[in-house]
Amino acid sequence: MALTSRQAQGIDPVLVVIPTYNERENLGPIVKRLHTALPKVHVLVVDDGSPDGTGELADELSDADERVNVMHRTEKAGLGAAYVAGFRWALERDYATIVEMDADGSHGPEDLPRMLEALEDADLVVGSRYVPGGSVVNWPKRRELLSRGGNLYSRVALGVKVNDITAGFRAYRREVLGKLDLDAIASHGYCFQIDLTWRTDEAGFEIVEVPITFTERAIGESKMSGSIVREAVIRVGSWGVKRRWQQLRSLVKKTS
Ligand SMILES: Nc1nc2c(ncn2[C@@H]2O[C@H](COP(=O)(O)OP(=O)(O)OP(=O)(O)O)[C@@H](O)[C@H]2O)c(=O)[nH]1
Ligand SMILES: [Mg+2]
Repeated sequence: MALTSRQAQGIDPVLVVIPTYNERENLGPIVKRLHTALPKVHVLVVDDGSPDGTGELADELSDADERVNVMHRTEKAGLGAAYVAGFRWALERDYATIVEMDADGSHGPEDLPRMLEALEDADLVVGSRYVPGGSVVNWPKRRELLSRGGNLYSRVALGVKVNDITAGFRAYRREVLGKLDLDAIASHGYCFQIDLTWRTDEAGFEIVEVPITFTERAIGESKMSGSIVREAVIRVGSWGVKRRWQQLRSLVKKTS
């Protein structure tokens, strides 16, 4: 059977970017689980000067294992900025696939092989809690409502047909990140995930959702905050208005 152009391009080598802020106890186990599931993948830990010594631990892991790399940043500047820095690092090298994964154990590396398989026929694979087969373990009802509400709001505002638009476990083909204007991305919290999803969609790339099991962190503190939620509500609302306005204008143009 003939290969599609995507399949011909292949998905190797793979880089998994893990942003960290105070994840000293989580980092070692998650990297170990990742390499058990996928021995060949490389890792880039992007640490924002964690006071608990996560950065030093990442250096130790990197000294002991050439698949592990570390980027040290000087101050806590949010998840979005850490990922953008990690993406640039990956694009300067020859990685064909760039994965986003949390350090806190919420994203199971054991789900990643299935996600990468799906990337053979897609440009972005989203590890999704909200498609059949996906689930959330150990979340308080309030937290789940916030997440589901955020997803519904974003879907309606932006018209993007992704069920888990805030998901942070993803695999991108390098072509996607190479095409998006990373300089224009100023979102900090989980709004960053929404931001990238709709830019990917707007650019015409193929997005596929693969069910995952999301498990609430067992160790360490969540960085979720009121300001992160406010950022998402305001930004997504304004992108929605812009997008709807453009849709209306092109409809008027077509019919006139
Ligand atoms: N480098 C860097 N990493 C961050 C920053 N904020 C969060 N992270 C990391 O991003 C990942 C997700 O952060 P969490 O605190 O788990 O936030 P969350 O998953 O949105 O919230 P919960 O669902 O409550 O866990 C973790 O690996 C964090 O250590 C930051 O400002 N800089
Ligand atoms: Mg988390």
